[in-house]
This record gives sequence, structure tokens and C-alpha cells, in this order.
Amino acid sequence: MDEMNKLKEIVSQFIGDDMNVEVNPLGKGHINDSYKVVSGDKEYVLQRINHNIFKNVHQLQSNIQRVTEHIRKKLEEQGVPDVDRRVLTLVPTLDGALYYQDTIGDYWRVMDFIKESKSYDEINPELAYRAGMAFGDFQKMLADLPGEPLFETIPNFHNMEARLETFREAVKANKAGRLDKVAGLVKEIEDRAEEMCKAEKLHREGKLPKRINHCDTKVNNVLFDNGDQVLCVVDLDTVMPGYVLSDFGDFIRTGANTGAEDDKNLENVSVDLDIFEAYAKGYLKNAVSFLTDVEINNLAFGAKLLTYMQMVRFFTDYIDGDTYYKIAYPEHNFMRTKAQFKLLQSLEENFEKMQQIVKEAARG
Ligand code: GN1
Ligand code: MG
Repeated sequence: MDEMNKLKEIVSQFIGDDMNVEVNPLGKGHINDSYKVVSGDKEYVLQRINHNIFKNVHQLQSNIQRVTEHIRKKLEEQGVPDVDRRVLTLVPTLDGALYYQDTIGDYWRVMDFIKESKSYDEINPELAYRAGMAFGDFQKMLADLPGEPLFETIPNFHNMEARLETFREAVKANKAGRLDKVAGLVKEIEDRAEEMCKAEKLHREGKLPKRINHCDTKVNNVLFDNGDQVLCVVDLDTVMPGYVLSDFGDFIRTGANTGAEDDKNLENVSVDLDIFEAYAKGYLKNAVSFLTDVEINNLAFGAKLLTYMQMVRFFTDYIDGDTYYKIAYPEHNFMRTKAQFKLLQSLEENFEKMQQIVKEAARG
């Protein structure tokens, strides 16, 4: 069966047979494969779940279902209009399951496509302000999720100590034989290692709580409507307990970068403080009521941490021989590593200013 027929056959498990169904590639994720499905006047997103990375698909899908149902209920209670565009909706298989496993063992899921929506890789301060409010609201809505804690769909996902351990193992093993030319960057990582493990330390001392976080607050995971108002946040694979500084930091890493995550021209890469300020204001407007002083005082640190963490993750994958992230060319992970390092240096240079901005934003 050719690829397209295979995709159609998978779609039919969720929506039944449709001879005229259209399936086309969608988006730029580094992990899962996404497709847009059009069947009559209905539109869906089909995804092949990367099962190497998400080991327990049942837990993954169960988290997403609990999170989306909880948010939907809140929105309905608040009388928010157009709820179907304000939260993701999973489409079960015809048998009522939250995912489908095909004959070669791949896992698939379907969601409703959010109509008339768009995302940005580059935004302006006004949109950053709105995105900040949206992620603040997201954390707030999930604060009272009833029942058991969510599963950690990727154990130790934003745990810097664990990430460094994996990095050091990769350096030791030097599987792809790439270490010689990158020794300078290994030193840059080690020089900052202690500072960057501060959050785990604070948590162990009981000074930094975990809350339900999105854990992939990339700028393009916020959907806007045609009038540039936020519809909802998407990509809920990694929603799990974590430090709020992580979610704050990952948005700054992606949304407040004047260049691209993998920019080949490092001159393009630096922090845009106007976007930083706008996001901080929007986020804190909705989140200041439930955050502790320690959490607020560490938001700017979160921007450095998540950039450093992403540098470590891309670098680890490069040293390992590119087994985790999709790459578009052989040195892609190395380019990503260097671009994240450039952003980290810019964040370090501007750190005092960022601290000041957060302080002022918290005062309202
Ligand atoms: C991955 O697939 P995507 O682009 O949503 C990754 C994030 C990284 C991001 C870097 C499960 O997200 O943690 O920050 O790439 N997701 C996973 O761009 O590892
Ligand atoms: Mg993601």
C-alpha cells in the first residue's frame, strides 16, 4: 500500500470510510509527524506519535484527555463562546479508543483541527502579551485538576540535573566520534552547570513548588484567530508537573529570540527585551495571584535555564549521532546548539535588565 493509502486507511479507523478524504503534511514539529485531514466539511489533525520518545502512549493520551476535558468544563462554566476553538478535542477511534496502533506498531491519534487559526514563529510585543496571558491562564485553569497527578510522559523532562547526566554520558561514549571539534562548547556547558541546577536544589529544599505546566511553550504552540486574539494553546504531549520558570523560559527562548532557533547566522540571534517585557506583563497579569516570591524572582533565570537546557539537549543529540530530533541536514543539531548558545550569552548580558522588568511587571 502506498503511503497516502496507508494514511487514509488509518484515518478511516477514526472517522470511517471516505473515498474523497484529503491528507497533507502539517507543521514543523521535531518529534511527531502531523497531517491535516479534510473530510467533507470536517477538518482534523492526524499525528503519528513518536513512540521512541513517548514510551507509554496510553498514559500520554490519558493526560491529554483529562487536561482538555478539564479546560473545556471550565470554559463552559465561564460561558466562553466558541469552546470548540478554545481547547483541543481528541477524536476517538470508531471503537472508542484514544489512539490507534497500526499493523507495524506505529501509534496514531486524531484531533479536531481548530478552524481559522494560525501560529507565528516570530511575533510582536502585543501578541507576546496575549500569549503570556494565555499561558498564565492555562496554568491557572489546571491548578485544580482533580484526581491523581498527571503522568510524566517523559520522565525528568525538564530536570536539568538529569539532562546534564545524560549529556555527560554522551560525551563519555562519543558514539558518533564528533567530540574533537566541540570541546570548547563542552566547557561552556560545564562552566554553567552548577548555576543551572538551582531549580532542582530549591525544590528539594522545599522552596520551589511544582505545578501543572505545559512544558513546550514554544511561540508557535499558541493559536491565534484572524483578529490575532489567542484561541488556545496546543501540543499538550508534555503537560506535566514542573516549575513555572520552565514554561516562562521556553516561551522567551523561542518568542523573544531575534533570530531562529537554528539560525545559521549567529548575528541574528539575541534577546528582544520588548518581547520579554510584554510576555512578562501578560503572564504575570494572570499568574501573579498564585505565584510565590521565589517563583517570580526566578522567572528571568528560567529564560537562561531553558535556553541552556535546549542547548544541552541539541548538543547531546549531536554527540550521540542525531537520534532524537528530526534534522534537515547533517550538522543541524550542531547549528542549533551554537544558536542556542548565542542566545544564552545574550540573556546573560541582559540578565539584570530582565530581573528588573519582571519585578516591575509583578507590581502590575
Ligand atoms: C520538541 O516537537 P516540538 O517541536 O513540539 C521538544 C521540545 C523542544 C523543542 C525544541 C517532546 O518540540 O522539548 O523544546 O522540540 N519536544 C520533546 O524546538 O522533546
Ligand atoms: Mg512539542
